[in-house]
Amino acid sequence: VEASIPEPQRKAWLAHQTSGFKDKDGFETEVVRHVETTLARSMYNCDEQAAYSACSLAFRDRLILEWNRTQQRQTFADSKRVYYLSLEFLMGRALDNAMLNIGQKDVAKAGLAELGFRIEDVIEQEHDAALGNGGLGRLAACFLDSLASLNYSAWGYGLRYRYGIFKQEIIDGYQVEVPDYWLDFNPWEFPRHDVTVDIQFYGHVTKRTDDNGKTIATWEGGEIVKAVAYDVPIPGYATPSTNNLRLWSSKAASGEFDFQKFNSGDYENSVADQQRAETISAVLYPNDNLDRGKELRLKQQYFWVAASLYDIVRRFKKSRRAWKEFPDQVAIQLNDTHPTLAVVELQRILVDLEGLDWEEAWNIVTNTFGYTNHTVLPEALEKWSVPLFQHLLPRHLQLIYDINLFFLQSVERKFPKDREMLARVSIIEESQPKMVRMAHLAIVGSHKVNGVAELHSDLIKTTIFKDFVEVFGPDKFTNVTNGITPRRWLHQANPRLSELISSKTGSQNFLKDLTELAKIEHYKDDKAFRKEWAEIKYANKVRLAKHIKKTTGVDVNPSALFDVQVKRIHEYKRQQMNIFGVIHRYLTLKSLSPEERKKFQPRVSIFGGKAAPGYWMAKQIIHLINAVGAVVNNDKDIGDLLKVIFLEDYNVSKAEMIIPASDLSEHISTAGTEASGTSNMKFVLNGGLIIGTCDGANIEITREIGEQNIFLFGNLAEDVEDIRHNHTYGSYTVDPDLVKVFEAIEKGTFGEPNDFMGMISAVRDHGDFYLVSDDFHSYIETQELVDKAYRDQEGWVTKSIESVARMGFFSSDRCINEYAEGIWNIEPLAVKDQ
Ligand code: GPK
Repeated sequence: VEASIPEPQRKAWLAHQTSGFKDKDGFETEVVRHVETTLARSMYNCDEQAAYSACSLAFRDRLILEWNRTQQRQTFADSKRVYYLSLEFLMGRALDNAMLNIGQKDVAKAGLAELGFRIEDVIEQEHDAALGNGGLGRLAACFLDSLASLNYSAWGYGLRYRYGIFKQEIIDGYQVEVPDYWLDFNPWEFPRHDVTVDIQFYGHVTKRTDDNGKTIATWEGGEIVKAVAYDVPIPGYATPSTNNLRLWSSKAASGEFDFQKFNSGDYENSVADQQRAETISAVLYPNDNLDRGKELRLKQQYFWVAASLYDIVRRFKKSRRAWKEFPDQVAIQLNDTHPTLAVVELQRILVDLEGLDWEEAWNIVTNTFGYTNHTVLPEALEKWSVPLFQHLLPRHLQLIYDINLFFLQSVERKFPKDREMLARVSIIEESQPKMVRMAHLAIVGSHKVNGVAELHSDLIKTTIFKDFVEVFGPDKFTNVTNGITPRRWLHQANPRLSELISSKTGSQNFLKDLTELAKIEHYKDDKAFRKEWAEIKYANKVRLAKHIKKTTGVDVNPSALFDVQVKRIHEYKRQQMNIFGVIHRYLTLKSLSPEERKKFQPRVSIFGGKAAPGYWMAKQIIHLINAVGAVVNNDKDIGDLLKVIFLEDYNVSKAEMIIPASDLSEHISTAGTEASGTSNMKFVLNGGLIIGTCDGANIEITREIGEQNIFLFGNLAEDVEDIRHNHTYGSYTVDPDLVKVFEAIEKGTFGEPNDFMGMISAVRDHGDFYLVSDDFHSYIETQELVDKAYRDQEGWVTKSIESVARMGFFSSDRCINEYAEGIWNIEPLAVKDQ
């Protein structure tokens, strides 16, 4: 690298090559320089916002040097790269993470203190980068952290939404959505106005035959939109490796600004064209586990996929290798089916633009892609109507038909005369209108398909993708259980716990190898250790109690059991069962004498999470939680025995405060519906216990930490289908305790009963699809076991320590290593320490 720097620039370059601050003075100098020059402000009126900006710019400068070196190192090594394609990257805040990963938070803390700032207040100034909905988007963010920390050559590719997930306000107990305009000042991105790709939409296809009798298809006409790259540096933890997340932003192509219109005075329309182009990357679709089939969403998908593939292919071509080596140089992971068009686009590039034979091209394609499935819920499986495809991407539709034809021919050879099988596995659903099944396309176009927890990976093989196991054999389908980054979810979110752990493990190495947590189990009977352990949890609860007071006005007692359910609001996640359980608890308390009440374990039930704006039932659930809170929290008979809190606008940065403060968290989805869950891992890693169903990763968590350390309840996945069948075709009665809950609601205990009838009749009159009534008794009983266990504080602390000690498996580092070995066939790049 150094040798390639031209002599005149060499001296200046060498002087520039230091990627850390020498000491706090060095850091302060940089902060002051940024305040006074970059921000053009004076230190006399430097407020916390300016301090945040300058501090971020100072760290960004350091990051960018390592980012450059990492990219050069990867280019020179000329080894295989992995590309993680995700429509969502739920990154949260960057500054704290950058300081910790670089290892200079102490320096910054001291420097900021000298300048008159508390580092916590400065960190708080940052707006979350919320380019995702929930678990799927946050998983992508954890993966980026692990890929960089483990020194893999990896890029993330996504969309640079102008508006991330909406901000949630609770007004009179109802969710109100407010747009999240987050780009006002974002020091963490670098616009690359020189890295652009023209993306085509609409138009038509012409075919001609060349001299060799080969058919050449050309996609012509339509409109062009420009994709502009914005790069976000991703620092690894305790390594100089800094990877790149490239986000595409849409812009009118230069030729598109219609000067004809402009000159003829039709200025407004020429501006409208411009805005239409920019609309593509304007908003994140706010649905979680739901596909709505909107045209603009398909445009987003193709825009992002086409720009990313152009970029990837351009990089490959620089290596001047033969096409057949493409899969040795490139692995592309499809985060759910959202980027599945990449399969078709790569085939189009190879066949239409590069002139490869179909077979050779298809071999390259299938060896390049891997597909991760994140849900079995039918309403979440993406389908696009054929007429929409025909209109927007006519050449891609033809290619899909060809891919499907060759695929079905191969199926027919294996299962002659099985028409039903052909219809079931076809990429095209023969409905009215016909639909393209994206999951089928993703399976056919990939060499590996994985689920995200053991149960889920088994389920996809036995239910939604059963036929494909017969067609391709079982080895194509595999499991990679999800993980979380311990850097953000322990070290950053819970610094005191991280500190205590490192004092016992002897170093911070557990943050790089989470299995080292096992060492703390030796201290589980150590008095001082246990005391410190309990004090840390208490302090975290005090901090959350302050936040609750500030944002809701409600006083909660930090000594009460904090029972937390924070995640997207969804019927399958069953927040309705939780709030029905809370009502049951309230009715029980009301029925007791003041003396009997005193024996009760005080609890704070804490909820948080966004409902998709169009999800009526989810919004009703939020409303009921708030309505119950309004009654319970003001009932003099109840006092501190029960409080019900809904925390507004749950997001990544709030999660970092809430998770370390929980005693118990709820992961209570109907068995077989939650693919994995990842917050379950975060809560346990922070010393909280779980009440949960035998679903997703709860099962593997139980296996690791031991049955005595988790509160499992409810029906099993294998029984759900029969129970549902019985609801529909047999008869069922609602659990008697739940009937009493319904009666209380219908009496108007929590306000206008009609506001909540949807939730009640879903259980009572519409087949109780999510088995709320079937699991209710078991849930209530298990909650009583929780109360009892919590009253034994010493026993509880033992459970907490044992659980944390046994969580090593759930690091996203382990998870990424499994992808690297089993799917991507890629090894880390050696990095010499500076
Ligand atoms: C799954 F299908 C989807 C989706 O649209 N959004 C989403 O966040 C989640 N997911 C699953 O619901 C979780 O169980 C899982 O842990 C997470 O993806 C990551 O795999």
